[in-house]
Amino acid sequence: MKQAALEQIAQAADLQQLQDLRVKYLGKKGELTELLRGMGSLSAEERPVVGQLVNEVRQTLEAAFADRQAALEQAVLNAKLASQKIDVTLPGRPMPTGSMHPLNRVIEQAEDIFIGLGFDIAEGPEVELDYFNFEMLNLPKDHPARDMQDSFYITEEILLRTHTSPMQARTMLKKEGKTPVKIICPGKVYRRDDDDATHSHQFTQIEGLVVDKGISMSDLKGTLLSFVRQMFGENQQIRLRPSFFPFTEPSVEVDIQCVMCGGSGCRMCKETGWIEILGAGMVHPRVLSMAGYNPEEVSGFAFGMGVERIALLKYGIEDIRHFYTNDVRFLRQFNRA
Ligand code: FA5
Repeated sequence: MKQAALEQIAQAADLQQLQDLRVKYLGKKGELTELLRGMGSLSAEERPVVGQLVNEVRQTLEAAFADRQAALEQAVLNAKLASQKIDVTLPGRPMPTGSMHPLNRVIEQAEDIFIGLGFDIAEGPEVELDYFNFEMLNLPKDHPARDMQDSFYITEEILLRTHTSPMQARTMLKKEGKTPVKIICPGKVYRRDDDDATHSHQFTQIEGLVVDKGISMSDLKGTLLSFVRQMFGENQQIRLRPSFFPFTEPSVEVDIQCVMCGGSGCRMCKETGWIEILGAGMVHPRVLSMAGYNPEEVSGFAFGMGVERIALLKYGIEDIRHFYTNDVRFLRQFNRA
């Protein structure tokens, strides 16, 4: 049997035939296994002799199976290598790669600048409670200033946030009265505005909040000036104009010199030489106390900038809608910007 098996193994033409032979000889109902089973009928002297013999045969066959298997596998590999030729001299096929969206580029750059100024980055929900979006910002129900931000309501108490300012209250509550608070929060916001060249119903803001002992308006101005100069160039000037937000007092709107005309006046800046990029102010004492801070002991400033507005200026784009229509010809320009 051993001789017959060895011959058949050596002649097995492929891996399947070899497997069939393995079952035939070494399988549960294989010939060798049958021999072992039959040992019960042997005498006590014969048993160890036959047992040893069977084991030797098994080892020989197993080794022969392993050798033949290796040889057959090698043959399969050789055949593959012979039939599939790779021409390494052919020119490579370029893989089209995406590019970072200009808005994300601006957000990343702004994050880097503010991290350099010692800020942490916070993130908050886009589906927000009316409580955080308005009430905790000194905008009780029926307050007329709510009309400044026409909102998408989901239920009476839940809406799509109209600005990133709810993160002021959320951050202060999380800090439980501890100072300093120094965060920025980039994210999407939603308003029922009609879309045009400078307005979108969904846009992006970066909120900033600093709360500590002795924070003043000059800290706000210094921080914004440093940001604007790193973002737009060392010669940039900023201009603070009095404004109104219920959650800051005093409130300002901040303009930068028009990047198109350098301040001499053009269509982009409506001949004024200045362009508004954000709203800001000193955190209102009521906002501080509602969020667990004593306005007698600490003060703070906050700002909220429109990321699209900054990207429009930085890259000289004339229509905000380019950011959302995903025309690859537009997006491709920012590959190395
Ligand atoms: C606010 O949203 C305030 N939360 C900003 C703020 C934060 C003030 C902290 C004080 C303290 P405002 O509605 O002005 O303010 O929006 C801020 C900026 O978002 C604007 O300067 C503008 O750049 C941008 N923005 C506003 N509406 C739109 C819109 N529909 N599309 C694109 N950008 C917009």
